[in-house]
Amino acid sequence: MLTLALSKGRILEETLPTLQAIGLQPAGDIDRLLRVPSRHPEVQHLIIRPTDVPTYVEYGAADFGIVGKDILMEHGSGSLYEPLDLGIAQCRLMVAGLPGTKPLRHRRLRVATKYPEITRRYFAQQGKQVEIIKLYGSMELAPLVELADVIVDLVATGKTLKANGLVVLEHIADVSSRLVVNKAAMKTKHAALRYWLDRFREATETAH
Ligand code: PRT
Ligand code: MG
Repeated sequence: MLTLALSKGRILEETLPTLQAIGLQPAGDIDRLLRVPSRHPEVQHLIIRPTDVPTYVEYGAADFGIVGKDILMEHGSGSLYEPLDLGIAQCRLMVAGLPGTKPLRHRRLRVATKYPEITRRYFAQQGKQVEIIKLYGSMELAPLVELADVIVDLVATGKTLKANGLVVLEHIADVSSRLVVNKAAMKTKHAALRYWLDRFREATETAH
């Protein structure tokens, strides 16, 4: 039996056509169940928060998983294999703020984000020490109420930034969803995992 950890929410929505194409569609109520069988007798799914997927796969509670590159960058991906870019849920990780936001002389830049690790690394690479304010959502509000000077957040269409009067200031990374694999499982369940990785790869190549 193989266990695949799926990221609940928009990534799951965009993953369903691929699962369908390779015969792994969930066979149960994915809105309520946390563990559901798939259409294939040897694969089951876990339906969990995106931020928890790397943890389940790292500890081997799931053999493989599907998660955004943003979450992997924040988690630190050294403990997982990342063999395939699924090309779904694409967006960009950006620094954004009010138009004309300038570097500050008198105090550290305050950055609101749900990605404190990525943010710290990004600014440190530029030799900048910033004050990081950890938020769990709706980062766009922070500059409007002067909680922070800028935000580090995902941007897809740019509509959310625009609606809040914010603009992109810097590009940090391109983001899409990745297939990740537990390192021990890659050895002990190699043939089965290889088989499904090849199916995912074929389905991804067909879709793009
Ligand atoms: O609940 P939890 O905090 O664990 O996760 P979540 O609520 O963030 O999950 P969900 O379902 O939103 O999925 C998040 C994942 O989808 C991210 O980790 C990315 O890998 C991927 N993704 C792709 C996005 C976007 N595009 C995206 N646009 N996640 C979030 N957004 C948000 C963004 O934060 C901003 O608020 O959409 C808004 C911007 O969109 P535009 O189109 O207006 O620019
Ligand atoms: Mg959420």
